[in-house]
Amino acid sequence: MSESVSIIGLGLMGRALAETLLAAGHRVTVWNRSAAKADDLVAKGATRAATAAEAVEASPLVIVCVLDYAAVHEILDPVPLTGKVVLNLTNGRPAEARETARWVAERGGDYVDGGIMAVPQMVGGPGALILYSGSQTAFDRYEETLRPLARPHYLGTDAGLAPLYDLALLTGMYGQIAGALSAMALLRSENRPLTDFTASLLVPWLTAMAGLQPAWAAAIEAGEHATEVSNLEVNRVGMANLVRAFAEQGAGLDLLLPMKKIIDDRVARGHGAEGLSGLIEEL
Ligand code: FVH
Repeated sequence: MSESVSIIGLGLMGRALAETLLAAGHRVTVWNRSAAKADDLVAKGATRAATAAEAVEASPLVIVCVLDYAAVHEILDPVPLTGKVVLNLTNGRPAEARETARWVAERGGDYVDGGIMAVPQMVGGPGALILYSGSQTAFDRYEETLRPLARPHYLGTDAGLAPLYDLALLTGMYGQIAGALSAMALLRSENRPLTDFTASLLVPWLTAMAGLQPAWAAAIEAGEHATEVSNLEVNRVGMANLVRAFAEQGAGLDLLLPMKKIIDDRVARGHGAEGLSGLIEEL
């Protein structure tokens, strides 16, 4: 069913959202602070709103995707929201989402927060995921409209949950980036080729090791960190070896040292027989 959707914010992500909804056959109204960013979307069939208020007026579903929540408030503050569903896909914190949900509700609107787990080029493709939380009525009403953007994953009525899970997933990503860059720094210390190493060895290794993580999560939930693989004492010795090798090779240690510290601290507190899941007690 063709729906009327307004999109506020036409940066890289907002434009990808607008293009995908247009391609899915929806009637899309767009507004951006710098108006020229709407030109190509208008050429593809979008309607240009002259003001943010006009964009909100045009559709029952208003998607906002701008730099930060301060910009969201700046844009929507002067605009009536009664009867509107505001879907905020701007990256933010749980506290900001909860405050924004209250603020929209006070002004007569319904609020859904979202976390986009994709880069703009992935929007509309098979790997894209959007986390949603907030008004269940609003999510249920627009789930199918939003499905062309990305696989939807609704987390519950607490608007803060989407950013909480978004930040958790980004945290996992940054840890993986830290590990991958450190691995490449070690190989680069001997001018070894990196592309083939990464594709044929590193990614399969990380993928295999990622398979252990659900068991760690279960151990953490159970508060039981016994292990049948290398315990923390073995990891402590292995990490000391790794850090020494980095120093000898002249490769940067900065991303590794915090991990070494928490392993050392946990073992020093008498938990050397535990598995890696026990490190969470140090965080
Ligand atoms: N791009 C990505 O890969 C990530 C993927 C995950 C989700 N993020 C978040 O999406 C939000 C928007 O990101 P973006 O990539 O579209 O960012 P930009 O291309 O830099 O566009 C920023 C838009 O925000 C508008 N804007 C900024 N400040 C204001 C303001 N005070 N008033 C009105 N609009 C404002 C800006 O307008 P303009 O500069 O073109 O006039 C752009 O439309 C973001 O939360 C990511 O973390 C993207």
